[in-house]
Amino acid sequence: MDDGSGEGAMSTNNGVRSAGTERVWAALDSFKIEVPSWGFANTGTRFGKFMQPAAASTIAQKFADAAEVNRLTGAVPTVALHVLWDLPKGLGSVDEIKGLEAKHGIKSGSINPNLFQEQEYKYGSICNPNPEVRAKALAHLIESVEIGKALGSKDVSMWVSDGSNYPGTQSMRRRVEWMEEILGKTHAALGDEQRMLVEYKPFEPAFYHTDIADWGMALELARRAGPKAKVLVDTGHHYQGTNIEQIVAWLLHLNALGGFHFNDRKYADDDLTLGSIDPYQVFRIFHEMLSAKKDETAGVAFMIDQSHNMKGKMEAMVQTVVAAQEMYAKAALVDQEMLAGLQDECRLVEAEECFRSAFWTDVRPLVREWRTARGLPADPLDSLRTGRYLESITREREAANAGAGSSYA
Ligand code: LRH
Ligand code: MN
Ligand code: MN
Repeated sequence: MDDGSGEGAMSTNNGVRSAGTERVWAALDSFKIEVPSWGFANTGTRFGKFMQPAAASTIAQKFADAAEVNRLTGAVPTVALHVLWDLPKGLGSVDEIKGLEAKHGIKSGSINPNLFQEQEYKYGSICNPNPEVRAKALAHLIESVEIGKALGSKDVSMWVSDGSNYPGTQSMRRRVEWMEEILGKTHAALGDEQRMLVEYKPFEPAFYHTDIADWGMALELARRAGPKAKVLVDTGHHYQGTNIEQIVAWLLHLNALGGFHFNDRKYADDDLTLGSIDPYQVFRIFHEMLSAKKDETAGVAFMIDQSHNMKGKMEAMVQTVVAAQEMYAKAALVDQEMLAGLQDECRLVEAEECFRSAFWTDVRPLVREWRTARGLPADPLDSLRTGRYLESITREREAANAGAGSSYA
């Protein structure tokens, strides 16, 4: 048993691996995280965007970038797709995506319908008072489900951006009813292996109310929609100070956690790279996952949802996956048995030190060893910088990326 001092991170003792090392290796072997196609594209803020010469503009380029991140880290078997951005012909784009899957050896991950970009959605999509707009949104959701089926992808990730900006301008209650009806119909269209993930967000783009503002609303909507609906926790979609790991613990307890959108933030939904502001929070969330029962965490999807405006796209994504692996390794170092004993006896400082010492342990040498043993580059970021990929995509794409970018176009 580890003593909680961080000794558990020591790789071998006379050739015998410590229990902590065993746990870290097992955790790293099982750790998979999905990257978002949009994390490789030129995105910005509502004020504008700074174009990067190597950014991806086509779905073929996004697949190639995601595959390179997977080659460097061994942890990225899938890429999330946003229907309007990546499958502009809807179901008609599926063959092209299948070709890219075969070419690059990675699969399509979650399918993200887009209910926020089209002109009709000014006053909402599935909560719009106009039944014709709701019908259009439902048709898009059903097509997204069909796309998922055709690609053999498991999750349809629903972010409903609907809401209102001023008190009294919309009936929050009637909008709930409209939303429930459409989520129920979308659920009914799901195939046997498919799930629907309901994402919540308390602000932006609406600033008075959003129709799915928190995990309670998302949970109830998912429950009413049906058994294949679960809650999606985007770490940036909370008020400051929210105890996200407690929400995770509750959702796990209720067998209602579908997955995560990981990112970091200082103020709002900043979509900064994971662990850049508060790595301890990532550790605490991973601890909840690793200390839960196996059946509670089965199928929970780890996904990245970031927008890299200043950092190089490829660098930011590799850095994120590496950071995620390191935080997961740290969380795996926690000696659960010892911690539970200390908690039961209310030995507060010892329990906290047992927990914290795992966080403070430098796992990088151990993760490096694991990478080498698995035939992966020991330092993925360094391999990215010294390899040819970045140079070649910069050369290929720079002409297309030249020029100033206005906001979200
Ligand atoms: C909304 C969100 C949602 C979208 C993505 C681009 O803030 O988190 O998941 O699909 O950003
Ligand atoms: Mn998200
Ligand atoms: Mn977001």
